[in-house]
Amino acid sequence: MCRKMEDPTGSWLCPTEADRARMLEAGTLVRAARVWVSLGVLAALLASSPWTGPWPVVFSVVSALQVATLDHRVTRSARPERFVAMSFAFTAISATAGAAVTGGAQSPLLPLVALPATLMANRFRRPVVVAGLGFSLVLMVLGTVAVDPARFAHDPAMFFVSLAMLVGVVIFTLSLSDTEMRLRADARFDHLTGLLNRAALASRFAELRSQAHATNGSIALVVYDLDRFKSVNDDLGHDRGDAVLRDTAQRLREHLRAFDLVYRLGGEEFAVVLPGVGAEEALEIAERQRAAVEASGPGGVAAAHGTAVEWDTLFRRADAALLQAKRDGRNRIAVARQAGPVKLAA
Ligand code: GH3
Ligand code: MG
Ligand code: MG
Repeated sequence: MCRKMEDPTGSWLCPTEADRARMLEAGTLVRAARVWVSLGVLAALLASSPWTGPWPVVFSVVSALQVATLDHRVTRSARPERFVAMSFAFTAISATAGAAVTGGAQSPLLPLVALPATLMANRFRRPVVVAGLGFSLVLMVLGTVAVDPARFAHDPAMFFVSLAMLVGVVIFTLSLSDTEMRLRADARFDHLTGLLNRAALASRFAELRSQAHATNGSIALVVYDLDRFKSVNDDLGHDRGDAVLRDTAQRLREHLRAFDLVYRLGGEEFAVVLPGVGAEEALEIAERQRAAVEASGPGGVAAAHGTAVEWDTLFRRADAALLQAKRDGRNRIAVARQAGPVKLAA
């Protein structure tokens, strides 16, 4: 899902700032479980040391190294997904190495090989998950068949049972990953109009806000509310009302640059975010859009730049201008100046 088209600024692993926040949140939520599982695995390894020799100690040192290097950097990096992916790969390699030296195909550690790829399922997109599973498969073949071919020849059944289990994990993991991606997309889109929704606006605005603060750039926000929309529903029916909303979305999309975005805030209210645009230019764009929307509604325009770019202030000013436009007789645009909304000629 998370296609590049939706958000050209997103990286390949983690499409948006919101996905990144979810990934970190998921990591925090499972941290306690992870500590207990690690302690359990460690205890089992140490208990098996009479048979396995010094490897549990090596395994523990390697795990501690992983926590101190990669895991430690996850919460501090601007691109935490890279360290999460590296940490998964690291776990896959150390689990395979552990399986190879503790019995190959017969090792009790073998199922751990698939664990990192499964964990990736609720973080990354399908191609990343497929790559992770392919990586696990290669490691598993190398760690069992290639490392100790004599043992494999002696009892190949165990290897094929493990392989069948891995295939089961692959199917389950991919369906988990697809569901997760669908849920993410659903959370960002308005299905009636095909526009991005308010939740998507929040994450996009957070990115634009950081950019504007850093570069002293400007952002303009236009909010629209269709005039007397309720009467369209009441007089012509809900289906006709839906068609008007879809048509309005289409008209708002026209007359915009490729990187301007239109959102449905809810009901018959829409927002247009114009990065790098000041109040005057935003007003021209809003007037063009208003003219394009038949039986158009009034709109309110607000713009800010640099550290003044804050969603609450910008939206409050644009919304106040919108109310002013309604009070002034509808079918017009009003612009919010620093001192408050200013009425403009219709
Ligand atoms: P005003 O000119 O003052 O803005 O009045 P209005 O009728 O446009 O606004 P009001 O807030 O009174 O009514 C908005 C209506 O939008 C009420 C609600 O039934 C309708 N609505 C909200 N969401 C949808 C939707 O998804 N489809 C349809 N058809 N109608 C919707
Ligand atoms: Mg309304
Ligand atoms: Mg309305």
